[in-house]
Amino acid sequence: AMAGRGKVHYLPYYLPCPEILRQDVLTVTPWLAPIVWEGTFDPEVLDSAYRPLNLTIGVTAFAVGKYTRFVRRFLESAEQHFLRGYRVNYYIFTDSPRSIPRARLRPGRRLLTVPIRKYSSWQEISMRRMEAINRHVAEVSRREVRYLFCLDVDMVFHNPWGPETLGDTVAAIHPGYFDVPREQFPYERRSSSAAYIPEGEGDFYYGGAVFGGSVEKVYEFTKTCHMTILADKANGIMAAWQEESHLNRHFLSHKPSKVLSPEYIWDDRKPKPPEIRLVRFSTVDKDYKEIRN
Ligand code: 5GW
Ligand code: MN
Repeated sequence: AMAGRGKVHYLPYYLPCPEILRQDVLTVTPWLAPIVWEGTFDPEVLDSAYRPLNLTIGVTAFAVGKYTRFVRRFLESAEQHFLRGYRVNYYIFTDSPRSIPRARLRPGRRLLTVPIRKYSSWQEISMRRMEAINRHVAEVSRREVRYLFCLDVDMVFHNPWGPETLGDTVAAIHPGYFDVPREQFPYERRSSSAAYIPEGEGDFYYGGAVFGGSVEKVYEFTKTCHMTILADKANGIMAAWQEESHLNRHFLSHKPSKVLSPEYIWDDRKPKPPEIRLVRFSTVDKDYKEIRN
């Protein structure tokens, strides 16, 4: 063992390590992707594997109209908890670059604003995210980051979000649907939509507020989702949950290589069941009526 490095990890092949044992939740998908829950990984081991790679990780967040008010808490909490010790580029997409606070960031971390136009309806703002992310990857972030997370801005980090989240294609289980049968998942059910998922199909219901992966994969699936959204638009149809519906359709045929538990996309308005041991990232309670007018 290296002097001063603390714990040594001897994993006898015949015994599961107690630190990576969870028997109360599903920890691997049927296609053998890990489902990341607190207690299923060792942060020290992951850090010693990932730190030497000197990765830069990107984050996209949209702050259009009144949503600029969420940026400060989002960034301040991310500086406390999001990939601490790693290089991070925050890309804040906004119609109002001047209202983005110049947060104090740790070394190796940068805040970049990406000017976008303000779309008139919230559905349009929501649907245009895929397009804007895809274009930004092609033009900028592809050269700047290795992994990219696309996050809602009306959320706050409460606990560490580390390299356990990194993977080719990463989706998060929606906090409202991790413990309900799939017949109740709010997938798009009209066969005329490109986001259609028939009854009896589907793996998980993934949230649109958290997704990511390698920057190349994010390029690919944001392209597909943008295209399927446009196809629906041309047919005069809008999927039940806009881009979240399209994301769910895409991840049905292109399985995520890593799935994040709802600990990574929690909603504090929900009572916290015992399976949720550590809320890492969760929704800010907002006044829906006020903010959406
Ligand atoms: C405004 C009205 C209705 C729905 C969305 C918006 C909106 C969303 C907006 O005016 N400005 C904006 O920047 N957004 C971005 O889209 C934010 O990053 C926001 O976190 C994300 C998703 O919209 P949310 O958070 O209102 O959707 P829910 O389903 O998380 O409540
Ligand atoms: Mn949100």
